[in-house]
Amino acid sequence: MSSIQLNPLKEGLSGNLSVPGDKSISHRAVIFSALAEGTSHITNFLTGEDCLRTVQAFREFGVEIERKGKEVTIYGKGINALQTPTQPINFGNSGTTARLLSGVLAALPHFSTAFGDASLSKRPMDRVVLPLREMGAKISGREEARLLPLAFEGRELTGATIEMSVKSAQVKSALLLAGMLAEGETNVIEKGTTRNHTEMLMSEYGIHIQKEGQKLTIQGNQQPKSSDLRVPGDISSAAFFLVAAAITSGSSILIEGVGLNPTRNGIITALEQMGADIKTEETGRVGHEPVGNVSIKSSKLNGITLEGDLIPNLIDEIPIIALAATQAEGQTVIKDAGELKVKETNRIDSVVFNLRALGADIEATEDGMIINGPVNLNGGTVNSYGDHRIGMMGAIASYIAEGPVEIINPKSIDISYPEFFEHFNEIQKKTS
Ligand code: SPQ
Repeated sequence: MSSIQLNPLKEGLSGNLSVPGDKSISHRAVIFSALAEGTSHITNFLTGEDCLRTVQAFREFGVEIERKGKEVTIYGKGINALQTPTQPINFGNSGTTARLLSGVLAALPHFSTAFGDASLSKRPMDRVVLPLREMGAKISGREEARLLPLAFEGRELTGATIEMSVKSAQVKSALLLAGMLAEGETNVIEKGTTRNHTEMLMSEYGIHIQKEGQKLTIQGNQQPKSSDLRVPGDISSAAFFLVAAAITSGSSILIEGVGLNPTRNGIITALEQMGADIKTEETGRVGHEPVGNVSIKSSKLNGITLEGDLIPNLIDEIPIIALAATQAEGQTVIKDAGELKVKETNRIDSVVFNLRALGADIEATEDGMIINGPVNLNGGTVNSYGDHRIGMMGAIASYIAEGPVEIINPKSIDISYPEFFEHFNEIQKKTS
């Protein structure tokens, strides 16, 4: 397995960065464009491996999709023009592709099968399969369809009222997509607020959806219309460099054009609570999504408690927040984050194991972790275990470690941030 050795920084970080397009929005833009009638153009598309899995999945359904770098043109011919795939669909490492497309594949009148890589094959699929069955879906698979591979005997589903048992944007989105294609009305009742990009994009693609408190209502038999869309920068990618600047003394950076959707910007709240010198300026909207610039300078940080409703808002940022907590004065407690156990790795274990290997005072709990700081981190080895966010956490740790940090399997970072190492070096060079 490949590895890369990263040396500690001598000076702080400086410069401006534009992070790549948002992963969640890129997936969803492809889904709606591929189901739409008419040609859609997507710019600033995330070219990470996960989003390319969603593109390939729709090519298997006969949709013509052209991609030139970050520009994607999708020649949608409508739901009725889709063709039955002739081979199994490969979801790769992408949980978002697997969960969201389950809602689509179950509701289209085609037979299809799908599988994933070793990591995705361990992640629970029953969270989408069981509620989709309440709508009449016929899905079979390994361990009673708890795990991939799955087979979909696609058919017209019937709208239903579904109370969600997990706080998950992927499950919500699968049900809304199935509801959009089903006969009748579907109500999805969320357990707590999760990222709302699916709902935002539905409005963008001409789909009617209503929200009342935690209840989302969608009428069936809706055909999306084509749209032209620019994807905002991914706040989950920006988070790595925001924390890097906060913890590396002498740093000052600006991240431009990043998505500031309030259901996604918990990292900014967390850094503010930790006492970071961070400023956010909303500059406008792309489609329905707010975007802006975030500037941050290094400063002393303090420990905090993260729990409850804030957790879904920063779930993917917990690995990098844990690194920030190793540099904060006092204790940081992360609770209510049991969902971390079913990500690309068990992110409670992979964060604790790797940060402890660098000398951090960190322990795992049933639903999160406890970190005491500040601690000077040593050099050492960080194993990404094929999880992009763990690889990036390790790379950012190398900025402040007292010796070189070796990252095992850094290639996994391409899943969500193909330009990561370019940006990682770029903001150092500008210091000289
Ligand atoms: O797509 P995947 O592999 O599930 O990606 C992750 C990530 O770290 O990039 C999680 F591992 O993000 C999920 C996120 O955790 C993306 C997502 C979405 O686009 O809807 C929602 C979250 O998952 P969930 O299960 O809480 O809905």
